[in-house]
Amino acid sequence: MTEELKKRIAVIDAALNDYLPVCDKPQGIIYDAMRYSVFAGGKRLRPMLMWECAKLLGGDWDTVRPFACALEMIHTYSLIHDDLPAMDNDDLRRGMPTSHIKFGEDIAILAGDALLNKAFETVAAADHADAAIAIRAMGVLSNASGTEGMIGGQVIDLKSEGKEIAIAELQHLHLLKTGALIRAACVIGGMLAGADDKELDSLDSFAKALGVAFQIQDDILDVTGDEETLGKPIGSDAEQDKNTYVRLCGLDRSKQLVEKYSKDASEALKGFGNKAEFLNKLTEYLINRNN
Ligand code: GRG
Repeated sequence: MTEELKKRIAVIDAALNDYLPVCDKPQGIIYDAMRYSVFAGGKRLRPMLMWECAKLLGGDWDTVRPFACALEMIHTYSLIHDDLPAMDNDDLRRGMPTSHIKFGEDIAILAGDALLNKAFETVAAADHADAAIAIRAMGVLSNASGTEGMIGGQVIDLKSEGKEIAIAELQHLHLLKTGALIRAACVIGGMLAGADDKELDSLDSFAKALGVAFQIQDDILDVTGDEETLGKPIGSDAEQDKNTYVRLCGLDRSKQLVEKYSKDASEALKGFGNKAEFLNKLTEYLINRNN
């Protein structure tokens, strides 16, 4: 699995490199900052999911290339902004100094903004096999990134710091903050490859369950992981008085929940038969990950 993932990451990185060239114009530093965070590492989970969901329906990398890279740009922008002093105030991300530590707060804010814009410029400039489907997919992408998706989740998260919330509220928060982009990855992958509504529903159910399992594992790693492997500080959730699964349910129950949701994820793919093998292996890999 690891070798296969490395191969796929190389393909994704090559495309990102094409969409984000180095620039020697007076504003070149903004390109440097965008590239710095995008190429700081990262598992490329979201592009990988989009690619594989398209494959399930007979598509390939070219079917999703601009959308997959756009999604990774949006994800990276969210990490840059999340690390800012006004939000989580983190110094380390993907094992490297965060954008504001490296470039200063002003450029970090702009690098996030620029990646968000570049994402939509990338999909708008691409050739699409079916323009109507591409516009629908752009709608899914912008909705997932915005106030009804990731940004909405981030706002609820910020506003619930220091208060103890119920598990249902925590789940809702993560469904938006982490889940929205993961769901968009899977649904857009299927959509671009011509999935019907029933197939899109299955991909969405898979992504929803995977997103929860992924988030709970993220909370567990904040307690049990080590800083070097994880590439970011350990214990920052507790330090910032964040609501996490580990805090609300304890470590053992959190581990059981990861198992439960990963089974739900696999169950949602039953209708695809053997073709879902890679997605099932990817789920397994993600819930056992240490970074
Ligand atoms: C600032 C608009 C705005 C949103 C921030 C996604 C997010 C919202 C903040 C990131 C903080 C965080 C820990 C979110 C949980 C989701 C998560 C585990 C993100 C990290 O994603 P990975 O593990 O990161 O895919 P890599 O580096 O591998 O790409």
